[in-house]
Amino acid sequence: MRNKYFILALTVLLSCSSTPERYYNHVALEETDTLEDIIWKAAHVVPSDRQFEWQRLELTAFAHFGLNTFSGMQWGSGKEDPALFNPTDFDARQWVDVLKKAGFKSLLLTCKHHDGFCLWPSAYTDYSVIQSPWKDGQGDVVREVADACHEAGLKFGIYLSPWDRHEQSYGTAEYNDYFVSQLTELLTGYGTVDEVWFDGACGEGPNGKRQEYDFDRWYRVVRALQPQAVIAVMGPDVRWVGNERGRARETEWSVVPNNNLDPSLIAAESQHELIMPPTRMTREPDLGSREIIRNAKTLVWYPAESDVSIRPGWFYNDNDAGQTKTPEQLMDIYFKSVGRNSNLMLNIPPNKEGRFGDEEVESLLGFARLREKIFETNLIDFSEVTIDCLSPARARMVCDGNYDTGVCLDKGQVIAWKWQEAVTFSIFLAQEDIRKGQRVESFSLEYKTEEGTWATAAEGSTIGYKRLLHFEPVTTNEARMVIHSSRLEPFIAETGLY
Ligand code: FUL
Repeated sequence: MRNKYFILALTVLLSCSSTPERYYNHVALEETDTLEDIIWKAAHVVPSDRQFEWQRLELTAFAHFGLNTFSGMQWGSGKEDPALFNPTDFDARQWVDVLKKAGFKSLLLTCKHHDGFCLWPSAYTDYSVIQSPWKDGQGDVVREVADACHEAGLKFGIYLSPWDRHEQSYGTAEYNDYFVSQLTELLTGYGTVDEVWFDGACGEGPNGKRQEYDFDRWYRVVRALQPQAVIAVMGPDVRWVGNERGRARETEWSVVPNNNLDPSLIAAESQHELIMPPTRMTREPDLGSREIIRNAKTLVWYPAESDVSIRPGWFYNDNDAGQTKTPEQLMDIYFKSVGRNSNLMLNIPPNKEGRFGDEEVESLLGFARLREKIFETNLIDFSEVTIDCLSPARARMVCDGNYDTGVCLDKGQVIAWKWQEAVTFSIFLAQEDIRKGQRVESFSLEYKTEEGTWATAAEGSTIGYKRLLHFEPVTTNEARMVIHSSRLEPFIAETGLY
């Protein structure tokens, strides 16, 4: 008997330790690659350090604030009087304080939206806070928000709209210089910036012309000035999930093809960084299944960010009163974004006072209380955990509350839990250690019925950084996680039952 365990343990050890440690952020596929080769390559694509740091934030906030807050518009024309901007009780610390209490880790501010109005005193235009009665034109919203974030240990991000409906040079090559100058102001004057958000909108400017955006140049500016910042949406590090409802796909792959990326640029097995142009494939239902990647030229790590507003509009509007999403609605969004291998970027539009309104504050704090209540007790903590051939201490690593310790499972190996007294749960949490790639393609949670047979409580496809399955409550003494398909041995970091 002992011998059998020894041999099994050795097999597991060898199969996992023989997994070559050859990981990359992007990889080229060869014409001669078989599907097996492609799967193997896909399983070795991992996040860059900045992507990994970003993924761990889970909850990020967006604040749309500017002239639209006062005009009631969602897209300003660029002709609104800058004197309209006049918050009566602006308080960035209140925003940050509420966000901290609600468990958010980062805040991204619309420093300039499509109307071109700047929330900081840019040296390159006077269409900014300089012309506002707020603080007699001496104020700087970006400064106050950045400082409040940094003081409170919240990450800070910037939204600088490429589309500018005010700036006269828009539609000419000069505009790209103007844009770089503004980007440089924001990236050099306000301390650490952790996320730069480029929107895709590209409409006409004041002279009726559209702009050809020089993304390549902008990316280089960001990398040179704030190398740790992720560049999101129209950028190489983080992709838009494809809708503005905060909903990720049930099957959400972070490893996707980027057919815009020239494979010849990728030196075989190189670790060096490439900055790819944006792909426009973010709306499709399937981005990374075997069917999709088998026809790819290159594969990249490109994780999803799900954005949505807590109110109907991105900017504050009096008419939206009473329509703030409830804690329950936010919880549903949480399950469908963070619980589906995506970060949630929740927009909370500050009101005309320059504060988060009571409705929003109440809802955000209610959302935090709901999460605390649901995830307060991991029932797995009270179970006996077994993984065949592993010591109890090793097996515990998949549920020790520490993402940095996990277990590489062998093919067919299950994680099993036993309780002395029956427990009831309706949520299953699973996390892969994405520094080892995204591997799991399908899994299920099973439980022992009163008759002593195994039944399925819930099934899932991808896991990635985090997967949450919500199902009808189950009462049992035994449960197990079975992985049915994986691109490489599954590397599970955490599990939970609630
Ligand atoms: C969109 C913009 O056009 C909206 O106004 C908003 O800023 C949203 C987050 O991105 O593309």
